[in-house]
Amino acid sequence: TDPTRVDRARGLLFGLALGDCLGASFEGKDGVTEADIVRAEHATGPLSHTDDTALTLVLARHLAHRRGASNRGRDGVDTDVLARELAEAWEAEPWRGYGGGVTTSFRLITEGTPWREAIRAVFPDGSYGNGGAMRVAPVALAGGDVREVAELARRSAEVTHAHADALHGAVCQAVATHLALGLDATEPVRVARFVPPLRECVRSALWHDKFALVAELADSDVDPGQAAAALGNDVSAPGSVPLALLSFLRHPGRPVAAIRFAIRAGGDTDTVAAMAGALAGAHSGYAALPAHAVSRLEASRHLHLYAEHLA
Ligand code: R7I
Ligand code: MG
Ligand code: MG
Ligand code: MG
Repeated sequence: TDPTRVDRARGLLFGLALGDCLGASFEGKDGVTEADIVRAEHATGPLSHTDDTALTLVLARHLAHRRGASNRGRDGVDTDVLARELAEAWEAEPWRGYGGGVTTSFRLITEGTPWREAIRAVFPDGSYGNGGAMRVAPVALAGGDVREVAELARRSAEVTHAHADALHGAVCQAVATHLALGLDATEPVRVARFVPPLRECVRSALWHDKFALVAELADSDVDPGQAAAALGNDVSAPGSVPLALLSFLRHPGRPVAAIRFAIRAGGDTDTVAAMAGALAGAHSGYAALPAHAVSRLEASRHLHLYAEHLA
């Protein structure tokens, strides 16, 4: 049967955290096998997350506090407040694996530099890293339609990432997650449900080429290594968001398989698996995630809380 809205909200957040936690221990490693990942899933003890989950929780809390009739649409993200909240999360736990650019931006913000200035201190054209996309999935629950989700995604990402490709990446991940939430989980997933709205929201030749490749590879038997070679698996937004979408589309209804595919593709494994996990969890719901691994997630209590608030 089709999962309920709250199951899907839980699936989105827990799928993201699971991908981040499992992916983190394989970052930058090649030749990772299915058995290596299965062992990590079945181990005991807490599963610790990285910056991807830490900042997703900040954005989820931000959105949850701004829900209500008078706080919809553009008001769903208060950029000045969000910039400070993200910087405070970094300051509290700077060891979570943050990128070099955002680390400097966050330090400047905590020292009082306005965020619009702080985010160009290291990269004058703005960072094209995937940090805006990795944390964006909760906006898929807050926006009522594709247009609103795209706008919330842009506003949530721009407080750290000014480069157009980072913003495109956040919009792509958020809109794809919103579409996954709206699909019947008992029906086959069609790539044609994703590509036209993504092309509409992300107006860029580079990204349109990536979407065409994703569409082609979704219906192929490409392995994770070939997928990474075709789409990229690095910390840039265009080099990671399309691979996450493909990981999901290749394994509809099987969130663990989507996460394993993302990890086996190598490179920025925590982030690609987190984004794939958010998509797959939003589509299949919490009950489709592996119970043992999910029970070990460090942030479990907050993930439940925000899923219920945002559902
Ligand atoms: O985007 P960001 O938050 O990084 C996210 C990644 C994820 O994999 C997390 O799991 C975590 O490990 O980090 O952080 P940024 O520092 O803004 O960008 C990440 C990296 O992208 C930078 O450290 C640079 O290596 C690269 N990068 C750039 N390099 C050259 N010129 C981003 N923008 C530029 C650029 O304009
Ligand atoms: Mg990380
Ligand atoms: Mg990293
Ligand atoms: Mg990463």
